[in-house]
Amino acid sequence: MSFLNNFSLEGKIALVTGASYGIGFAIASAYAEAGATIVFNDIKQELVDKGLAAYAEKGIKAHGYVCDVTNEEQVNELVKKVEEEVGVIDILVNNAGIIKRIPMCDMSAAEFRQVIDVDLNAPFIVSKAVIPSMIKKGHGKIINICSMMSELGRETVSAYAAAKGGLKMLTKNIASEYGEFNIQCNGIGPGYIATPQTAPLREIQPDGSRHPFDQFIIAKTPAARWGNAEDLQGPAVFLASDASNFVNGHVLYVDGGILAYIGKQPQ
Ligand code: NAP
Ligand code: GCO
Repeated sequence: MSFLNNFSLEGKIALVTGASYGIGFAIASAYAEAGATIVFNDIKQELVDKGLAAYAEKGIKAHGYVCDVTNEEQVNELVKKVEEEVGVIDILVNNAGIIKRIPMCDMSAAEFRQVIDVDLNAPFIVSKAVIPSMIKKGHGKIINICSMMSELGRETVSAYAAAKGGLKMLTKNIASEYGEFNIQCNGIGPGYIATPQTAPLREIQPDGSRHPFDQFIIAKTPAARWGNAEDLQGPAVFLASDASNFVNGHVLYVDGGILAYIGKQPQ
């Protein structure tokens, strides 16, 4: 049998949270191409419907459910329904996430908690809901979508950086606690990716120039470009497949080299 078969997801069921569009949609689409059955959720029915139509356009028969990943009851109900209607989840991607760009001293505790709730508490809740069946099945893959902000801070993203830093450590802890059950838990740390979440940072200025932050990221990234959600597909398939069965507790940064680079000297 060819070594390449290790990268196949044939016969696997993958739940990708918040995957109606953006990074989650790109990862789920790649998983479908690699042979997996796709399950995804979003908070609103109209977004689930939009996602189902988008998957169908790519020839993917996905299973979509309405579920707020911060709500433990809804998550447990989702996992139960998926197990009844589709099957036991082999691969979980904790992708759903939000960001609030507010200077820390202007941010309310409620706003801070909301970001922590979606970006850190929810991956705990969803992972806790799927692990028991993974143990029974004898294998599982959990991939947490971390961030460069799992390593670095910047102005206005205190809650997001705290959550993504915590998510890096939750990844390592799930790997430590459940590795003996043949469950691998790893993270993907995207750099700056062109999706709706970063659209405000790429807005063309009134004078037609690029957003200052856009120019900053280009200067800080050796690849001299923003990433696309498709740049994450290969790493995500690798971490969901048997090809990574001895990779555990690792955060794979897919960032064009930005974390390695001091930045281009201003001309
Ligand atoms: P996005 O375009 O904003 O998509 C986020 C998705 O999560 C949306 O479908 C959103 O649904 C869903 N979501 C939010 N809160 C939810 C909840 N409580 N329950 C269920 N679904 C929820 O973001 P993205 O750029 O694709 O990012 C996806 C992940 O990658 C996030 O974890 C983000 O932090 C991370 N990331 C992004 C970048 C980047 O540069 N874009 C870089 C590093 C890491 P609604 O539309 O209903 O809110
Ligand atoms: C920001 C961006 C970043 C990216 C990503 C970088 O405001 O700095 O939104 O946080 O989303 O997380 O890895």
